[in-house]
Amino acid sequence: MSEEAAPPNQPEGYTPPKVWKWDSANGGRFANINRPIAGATKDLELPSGEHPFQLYSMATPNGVKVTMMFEELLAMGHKGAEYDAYLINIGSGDQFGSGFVDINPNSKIPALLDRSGDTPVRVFESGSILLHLAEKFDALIPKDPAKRTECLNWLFWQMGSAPYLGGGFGHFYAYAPFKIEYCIDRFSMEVKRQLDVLDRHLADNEYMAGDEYSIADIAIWPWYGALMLGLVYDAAEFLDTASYKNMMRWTKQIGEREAAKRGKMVNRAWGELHEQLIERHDASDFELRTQDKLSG
Ligand SMILES: N[C@@H](CCC(=O)N[C@@H](CS)C(=O)NCC(=O)O)C(=O)O
Repeated sequence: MSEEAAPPNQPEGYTPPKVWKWDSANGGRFANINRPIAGATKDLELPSGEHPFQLYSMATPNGVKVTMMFEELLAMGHKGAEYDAYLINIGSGDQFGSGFVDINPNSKIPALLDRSGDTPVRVFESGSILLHLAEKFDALIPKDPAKRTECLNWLFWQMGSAPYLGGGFGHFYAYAPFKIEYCIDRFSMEVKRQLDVLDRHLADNEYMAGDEYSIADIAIWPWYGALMLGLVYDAAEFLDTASYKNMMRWTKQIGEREAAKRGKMVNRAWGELHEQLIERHDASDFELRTQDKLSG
């Protein structure tokens, strides 16, 4: 294609202006919700239920981390971990409502209000939420100091690495309005490197922190496990995820956990009906979905 014929925003025809300006219709899949400014755009109170924990989220990988965590805690018998989970539909801009922004000034799911103490505490960033709950219930985080540090190494690894997977690879491979080889190559290389990091570690370790299932696994599985199975970006073949044998073993092993199955359903508003639990207030909510499945 000659340079003259290239559309203005194609890489070969684009020269950045002196000062960047917001083009709200840039053609990307999330152009209608992405903005270069923070803060609330509308008054919108959040609903609240009776449990100590109020979760405002959606069943994206970042959201699933937290619902998996709650379901694990409840499965372990921590009755104080009961929670109400409300859907924040990020496609409709619910994350810019005033009530949500009060809990998370960064306008991203998941966000949690912990009312279990004397004063409600807001918790945002999925890694912070996992650590908050692990410390509160003294669960899913190793007690041995060296193992605890290893668990936190991988928890923070996830927080730093997943943006290259989601915002980098996923965006340019699946969502950008046109395919840019340079971007897809750059982020495919990085994501494959990350998969190799995980695969090598899991060759010698059952779980991320060693022999104990922990918040490190809960943080990593919703993103990297889903990638392995082609559930995010439909990229399993493109990235040859089947070749990461230890990662595949770990992905399937965690997927068998009841809490992982439940966590994936909470605040999910798409897919098969029996996979969706738009709001969660009680363990019996899942049973209704099982009945839906049985009755087809
Ligand atoms: N680092 C954050 C990332 C959260 C995040 O990116 N959430 C996405 C959904 S997966 C979101 O709310 N996007 C809405 C938006 O960007 O407006 C975390 O781990 O909690």
